[in-house]
Formats: sequence, structure tokens, C-alpha cells
Amino acid sequence: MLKTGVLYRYKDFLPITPQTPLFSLGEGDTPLVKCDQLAQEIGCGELYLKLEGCNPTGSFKDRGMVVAVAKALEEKSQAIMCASTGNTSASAAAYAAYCNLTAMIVVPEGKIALGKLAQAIVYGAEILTIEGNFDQALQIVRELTDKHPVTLVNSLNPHRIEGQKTASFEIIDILGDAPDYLFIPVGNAGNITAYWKGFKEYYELGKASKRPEMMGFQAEGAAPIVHGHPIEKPETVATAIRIGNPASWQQASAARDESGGLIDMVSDAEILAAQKLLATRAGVFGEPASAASLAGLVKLSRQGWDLAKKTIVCVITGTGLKDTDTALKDAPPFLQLPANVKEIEKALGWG
Ligand code: AN7
Repeated sequence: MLKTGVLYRYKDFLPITPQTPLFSLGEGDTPLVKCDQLAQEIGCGELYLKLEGCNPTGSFKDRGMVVAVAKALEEKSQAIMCASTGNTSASAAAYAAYCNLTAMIVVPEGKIALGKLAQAIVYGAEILTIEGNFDQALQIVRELTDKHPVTLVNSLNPHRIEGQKTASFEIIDILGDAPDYLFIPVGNAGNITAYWKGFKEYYELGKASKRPEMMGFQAEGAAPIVHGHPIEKPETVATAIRIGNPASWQQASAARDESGGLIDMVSDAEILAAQKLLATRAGVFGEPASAASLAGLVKLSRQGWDLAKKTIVCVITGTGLKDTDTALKDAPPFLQLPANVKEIEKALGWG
């Protein structure tokens, strides 16, 4: 059996017992890409992108899902359930399929990217769309999983956080130390919670000399932590983080305060500009929500933060291929020509 994946690689750091089944769809061990061109443009020392879109279902959710599903199997659960803005449901559906479990997913109608819905459909999940947003969907699945023998696999499930913290381990394992700053999008706030837990654990084990300042970014129309109150009708082009009342609000605030970091917001225009910058300067196609991290870095640099000597990691949480509709919305037209060399030379100005 191949011994790769989050469960095998970080077994000693996870809540694994002799009864926990170990398996992998190939999650974790994602690239940490150094991007000098972007670093120069933004004016920071060293800039690395953690490409979580390279996970098997195209987002960071797989790290936590593999642990949550392994524990569900250990507890003899037959079905898992989640609310989702899309990526959690895609991941839950895939791991359920691999493990012969039923995946039941509840998503906000019309507000999840088509690629994510396609994944859930193709992996064979039971899909319910509700006339409501993510926060309402989460409330519903909390009630349902309280009442019925179905395992909740949203990040309220602590095993999700345990799995997701392994991304911090990988960053330190590769860089040899923690970065000065970690920039990360914030939606339901599980991931910033998980990264902070991972950084603290490695620091306490002496594997890093410091802990990064945690720099979380919400979308302007869905920024409850920034405003200090829930947002009843969150709106943003970054549908993955269209969340008005994050489940891990307290933990995210603690990560911010303990690390000396911040949680701020970026506009949809800043998110889309960062998505484009990421693609055209680094060759990385991230989905809009995932570009909120880079948008945050650009924002602080423009505000005059001196980042010249800093090592920075931006977490690119999901692949842009899930949401091509948004990416192509304002794309310029391209040349359409006959299959003829002369015509093409003329169009290119070569003839
Ligand atoms: C690409 O899939 O909440 O702050 O239901 O898909 O841990 O919620 C997704 C969230 C960032 C925010 N980037 O992470 C869901 C869901 C991407 C995401 C986030 C999400 P959290």
C-alpha cells in the first residue's frame, strides 16, 4: 500500500487510534511556489504561494475531510452531511464515494460555482439546495445531525481542523521555519483556526523559531469579523466565502490576537484584480475566494506597510477551474480566423 497522504504522513500529530482506517486520495503535500516577479511588484522580501487547489478535489478541504471521514468510519457511521458554499461538499462527496458512505450536502440555491456542483453530482452525493444562504444551511445541518445518526463534516467537526493544520506543518517543513506573515481568506473561519493550531504545535515542538502573524481577509460584503457583528445577507463574487456568521469566529479572533495579526476585508474588485494578477504573474489560476489572500497583501502594501524584508506565504485555497463563469465574465474577445496561414499572418501583423 502506498504510504502518502495526510493520515500517513502526519499520523503522530492527528487523533488516530489503532482502529482508525488509514487511506488517501492523494491529499496534502501541495506545492509551495516561490514567486519573485510578484514579490518584486508588491515590494515584499520573499513571497510563496501555497497551492491548495492541487488537492484531489481542488481545494484545501481534502486535508480535513480525510481525517473527518476516517473518524466517521471508525465510529461506524454510514453517512456524512455538510452545508457548503461548494468546496466542502465536493470534498465530502469524493471521500464518501471512496469509502462507500452516503454524502448528503446542503447548498445555497444558485450561489455555488458550477464546477463544485458538478463534482458533487458526479461523485454521487445526495444534493439538497435551499432557498437560503450558507449560514442558514449550516444551521439546518447542525440540527439534522444532532437528531439523526449522520456525521457532521463541516469544520465544527474538530477532526476537520486537525487535518487542515497539516498545511502549516508542510510550510515549516519546506521553508525550515515559519514565515513572517501568513495571508489567508476567511469564510467560515475554520482554515485560519487550523493553520494557527498547526503553527503553534510545530513551534512548541521546536520545529520553528517563531510563529507567523496571521493575516485573514474577508470579502467586503461578507465581513462579519471585521464589522464585529453577523451579516444577515452576505454578498460577494467570491461565493466560497459568502458567509455572514462564521462558525469559528472566536477561534479566528484568537488566532488574530495571539499572533499579532489582523482580519481585514477586500472588495470584489480587489479580489478579481488579485485573481488576474495571480494568473498573469505567477501562472496560478485560483478561484476568486482564494485570491482574497493576495488581494489582502496588495492592499497592505499599497497602504504603505514595509514588507521589504519579510517572508510571506499566501494560501491559494482552491483552483479557478471550479468557477470559469466568473473568470471569463469580462474576458476580452480573441481573434477568430479562417484556417489559413496568410490570413493569420495578416491578423498578427506579420504579412
Ligand atoms: C476556496 O466549502 O465554507 O474560512 O462550504 O472554499 O475555513 O471557511 C469554503 C470556504 C476559502 C474559506 N477559500 O475557508 C465551503 C466553505 C475557499 C473556500 C474558504 C473557502 P474557511
